[in-house]
Amino acid sequence: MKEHLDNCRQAIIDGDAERSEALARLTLEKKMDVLEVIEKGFVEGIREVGRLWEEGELFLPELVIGADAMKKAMDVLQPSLEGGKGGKDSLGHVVIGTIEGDIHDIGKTLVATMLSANGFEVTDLGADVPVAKFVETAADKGADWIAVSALLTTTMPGQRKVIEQLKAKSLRSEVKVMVGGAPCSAEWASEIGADGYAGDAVAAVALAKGKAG
Ligand code: B1M
Repeated sequence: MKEHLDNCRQAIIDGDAERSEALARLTLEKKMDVLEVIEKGFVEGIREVGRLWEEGELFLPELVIGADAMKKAMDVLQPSLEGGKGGKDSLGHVVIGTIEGDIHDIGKTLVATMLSANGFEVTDLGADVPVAKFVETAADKGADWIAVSALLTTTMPGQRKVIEQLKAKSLRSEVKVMVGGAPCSAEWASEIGADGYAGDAVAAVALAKGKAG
């Protein structure tokens, strides 16, 4: 397993989409733990790409190529996580998206998949989602949770705006708000008055379950 995780990580660092896709297929063929391979293999790789880019060792096109290799692997693996979808007996409805100005969607999509696989009905608004869209959709669907992802320090304030707009529309008591994404933290969630912060997809499911009932 360790060797497989290392290979997955390295394929992303090398920006080798053909290899990352093949390794994702091998993960399914060998019936390995898909979530473990994602989190400890592929995600480690893309975070390393981000670190190397920040240090000036990689350039933007290489960041884009790494992200493409990551997406290819996720396209293969994500369907296998979509076990028991929500529905009539769902644990609740979650409206999720990445906040406006922010196109990072790999982590948000993984969280959406895991929520769905664990019995929540999920409306995924995608990335670069305007504040008003979160609020309107949650009101239309009678959602239990709004989950707002932000990967950029410059877009994090949008998470606060979602809460402010819920208050302005007297909807704050109707829907809970969770925040997530690399620069977010429990402190940030509490500062902006969110109902919780989740550091990864498993934590997001636990948080939604804990507050859903
Ligand atoms: Co960008 N980028 N990027 N990027 N990118 C970061 C975020 C950065 C930290 C890289 C760095 O400097 N080391 C940096 C932000 C710095 C800052 O804000 N201080 C950065 C930057 C600067 C940029 C651009 C501005 C670069 C430029 O153009 N000059 C630009 C932004 C464009 C925009 O959005 N307007 C940009 C673009 C891109 C790509 C397009 C190349 C690509 C994104 C592709 C895509 O998503 N479709 C990309 C990538 C891949 C990254 C890094 C390397 C990896 C992000 C990722 O996919 N991680 C990232 C570095 C990093 O995060 N360390 C970086 C894997 C993913 C599974 O993890 O998203 O953290 P993550 O999600 C986790 C948890 O956070 C959590 O669960 C997930 C699963 O465990 N989670 C939630 C996430 N959302 C959640 C929501 C929840 C709950 C949990 O409920 C609400």
